[in-house]
Amino acid sequence: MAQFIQLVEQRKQSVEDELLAGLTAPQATTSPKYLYDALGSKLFEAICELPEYYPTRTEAEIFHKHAQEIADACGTGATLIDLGAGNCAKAASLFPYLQPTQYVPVDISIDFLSDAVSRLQQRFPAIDMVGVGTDFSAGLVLPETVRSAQRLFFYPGSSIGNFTPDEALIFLRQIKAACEQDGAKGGGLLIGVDLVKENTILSAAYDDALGVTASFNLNLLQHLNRLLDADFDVREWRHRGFFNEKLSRVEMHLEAASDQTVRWPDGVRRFERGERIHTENSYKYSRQGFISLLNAAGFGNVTTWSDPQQWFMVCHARLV
Ligand code: AVI
Repeated sequence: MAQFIQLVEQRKQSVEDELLAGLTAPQATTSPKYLYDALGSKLFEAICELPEYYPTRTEAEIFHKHAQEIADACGTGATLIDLGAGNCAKAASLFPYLQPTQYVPVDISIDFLSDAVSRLQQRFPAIDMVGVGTDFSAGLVLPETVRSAQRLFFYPGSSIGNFTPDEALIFLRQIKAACEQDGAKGGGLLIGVDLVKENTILSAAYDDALGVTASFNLNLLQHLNRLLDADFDVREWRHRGFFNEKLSRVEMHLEAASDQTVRWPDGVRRFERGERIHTENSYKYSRQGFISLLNAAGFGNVTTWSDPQQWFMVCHARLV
């Protein structure tokens, strides 16, 4: 039977402190993790189905086309640690190739994982499964039941792009340290990375015709209302999603459509019409730029696979 472990959840007070510090800053910001309440997670699944949002299907095509080569690079029999596993579908499609002996899906909350992992355990009874609920973006801590030998970290979907390059470097170093725990050898990382491309393709992917990404972004305000007991009026805000070429990142913002005051129990914030809350960055890398980041984090022997248009890249990297 699959095992489930929920590590400490962020305390309500620290969530409030973090959010209010961002919202009351001169340039208001919120962490992208607050985009994912129950509805936000469903809206993100819908984004992945959109014709404009190429990353999900392009990455799936790469995994499908190169599954055997990827398994040859990664080796079989690993402990597969799936960061941000969600419904576990991406990792599960690679099980027949990677043949992990232990599977460790990690997501912010056990509730997101339990159904999918229980079903998967029935399909693959020989794989030891340990579901872990933790906010790994705040630090990568794994329970003791996770074997230390031959850890293969799996981080698909280009979620690494939601960190700044400096944060990404710190996070990759944490993955490296987790691979080396107890003097272990043979660990590695299999990661999906979105590549720099034409502005029009990038901007459409984050500002789609149906407005699903707009709903995903605006839903953040409803989530904030619940978390902070605030009174954001969703109808008074507009979604903005565009490629910032200079910083090589897509930015998402929420823009005030009118002058307004937002209130919560101990405070207020006035927003002028046109003022923005910066809600997400999604960094886009060049192939060489990302390999350099992996090298700086202590990974080497990098193998990459891409699609014919070179829109997306899957990398395998080993410890050096
Ligand atoms: C989860 N993450 C990799 C997505 C991205 O593309 O940065 C989140 C997203 N935001 C808007 N659309 C998708």
